[in-house]
Amino acid sequence: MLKHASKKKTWQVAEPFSDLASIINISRELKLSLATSRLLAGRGYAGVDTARAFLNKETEMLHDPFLLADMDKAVERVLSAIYKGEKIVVYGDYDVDGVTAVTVMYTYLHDCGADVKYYIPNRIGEGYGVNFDALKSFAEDGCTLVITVDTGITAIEEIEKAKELGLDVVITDHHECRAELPKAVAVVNPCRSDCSYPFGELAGCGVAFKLVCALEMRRADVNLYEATKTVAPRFCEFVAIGTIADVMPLIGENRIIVSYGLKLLENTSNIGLSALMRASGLISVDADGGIIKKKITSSAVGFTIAPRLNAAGRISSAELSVELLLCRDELRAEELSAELCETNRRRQAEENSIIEEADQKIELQCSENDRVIVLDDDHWHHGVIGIVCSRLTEKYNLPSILISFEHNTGDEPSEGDIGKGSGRSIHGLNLFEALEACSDMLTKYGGHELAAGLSLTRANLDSFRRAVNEYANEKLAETELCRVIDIDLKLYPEEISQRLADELYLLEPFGTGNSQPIFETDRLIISEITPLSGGKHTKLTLHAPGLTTVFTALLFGTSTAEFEFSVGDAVDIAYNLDINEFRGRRSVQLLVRDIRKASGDYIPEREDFVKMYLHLKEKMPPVKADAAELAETLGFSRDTVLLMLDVLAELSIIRLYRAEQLEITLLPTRGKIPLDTSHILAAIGYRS
Ligand SMILES: [Mn+2]
Repeated sequence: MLKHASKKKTWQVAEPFSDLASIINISRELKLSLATSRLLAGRGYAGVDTARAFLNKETEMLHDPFLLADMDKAVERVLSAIYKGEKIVVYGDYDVDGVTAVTVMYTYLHDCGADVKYYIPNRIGEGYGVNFDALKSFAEDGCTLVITVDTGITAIEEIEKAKELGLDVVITDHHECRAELPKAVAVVNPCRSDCSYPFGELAGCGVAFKLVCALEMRRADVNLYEATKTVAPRFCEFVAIGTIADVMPLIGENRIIVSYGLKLLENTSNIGLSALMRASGLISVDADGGIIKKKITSSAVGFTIAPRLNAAGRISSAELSVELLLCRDELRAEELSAELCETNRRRQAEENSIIEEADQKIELQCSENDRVIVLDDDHWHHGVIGIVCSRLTEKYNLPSILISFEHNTGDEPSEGDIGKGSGRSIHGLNLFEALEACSDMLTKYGGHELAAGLSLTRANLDSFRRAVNEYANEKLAETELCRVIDIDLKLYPEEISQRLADELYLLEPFGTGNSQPIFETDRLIISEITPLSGGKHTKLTLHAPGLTTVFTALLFGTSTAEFEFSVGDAVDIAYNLDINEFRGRRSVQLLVRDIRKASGDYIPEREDFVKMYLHLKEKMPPVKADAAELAETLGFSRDTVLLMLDVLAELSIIRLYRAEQLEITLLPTRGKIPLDTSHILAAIGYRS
């Protein structure tokens, strides 16, 4: 049996950015708080210019598409096909990235007056990638140019044979390249090792969009700026959806495209998208007939729009989704949206039943030492197993690969049956490389670092399971098997402010590669615990030692009954900052990601407090001190100094202001310091 990953998370605080001068510079030049400046610097935007470029999401900052290798050849071939009236086919993939890429490329060519069709292989009959039968049927139909989007980079043989049929192929893709590239007219892929394009993380639809930009520059004979002005408003909402759905990092060009695309999406004029947003509840109507629109964030796209567009390709046909995005008729768009929502519900039901079966198989088949979960079944719907992998990987915190042998023709299972698999991984194990290492047991494989697809014969299943586990055993360190919560920044309670919460909006859109910042604040004391929604969620009122302000913190999904702390407990929290708007009043609130008892590496003793007290007394009146300096003078760690000061503030022995410099004022005291009344010391295990 597999060990269940423990729910306890390791808190990993990012190494603080040490160059204070740069942080102050960003803060001054861009008029941002020190905390936000520190956050930007910590995420790699340490110079004023790079930080400004990150915050500025204008489409003028998109790169020249001709920096992509082979772009000139691709543009020349496609333009000549348009001018000569050749028959063109856009060949895509059945996931959301593929569907949006097809929509972008097809729409552009169609609006240019090209003779164009699109084609998406069927996941169940044909499977992933460019297949020769499809190419042959295009040739028979008189087609002379195929443009692949989000696919094609491994179709070496297929493209070789296509040439013999008189078919030219232009490949645009973003999947990892093998050592050998297909001999196509042009291979446009930012992952090519000989491609010097400045941004390597475009989605398939992003690469298609770059080709569209390049075509527009040449066709209309305009510069990049002019071309972008025409094509970005037409296509960025599709590219945003595909980029988010394909879990590409929201940095660089993706950040610009997604941020602009989400804005377009909020007021979309696309009939299909607007119908889908109504059908899925993103747009609704209130009792008075007023239209309520939910904020369109990357999570709204990732969790609401994308699964519905994806469901068609998973269990019926992806062409439904393309048809929706290209739809010009309101009624038809409503029909299609309803169908996609229904298909998505079927997908969810299918997903839940496979998860149940997979859990049982894990119980029976996996051993405690397994580093990769590899499961197979003869009936699993292979359009759904990828999502199940994501959920298993999340649950067990291990890479997982699910293989389905459905649709084999024989009555009895045979060794020659081909199974199709899907896999998801965790940081620390590059799945594409893992498959590459086992490639002699695989019929087909491809993908990325964290997600991949494969197929293999039943005869090879056991040896593959062993091999991929051996590989993972070598690559995955023990530490990578713990759940980790990545904390951006430790904040003093004094730094938690509405200004900071407001500034964080500048860092949006959040998503992969640009996560919503997580902060840590230590030693807050619980003064109130309130059940929300009948106890399903929990609200805390917290105060910091020595401060009169209180903070509201929300624990969604933690029932008040199972909440393990009590009023008076001192806790450390990891949280996102958020603004709550209620009856026109705005206030800052903390969305708790994890909570733990306040702790210390060292439990100070009474004499330590006496030593500190005497030092502070000597320095009277009010001391401005640096925590690190104080630590050195007194011979404690910096953390211990901060902890002791919090205790003294909690007991009203000092007044404390925590900032870059600490400000400490001794308050009049009577007699012995009552250390045993400190909530903080109680939490860390102090005994008098
Ligand atoms: Mn893709």
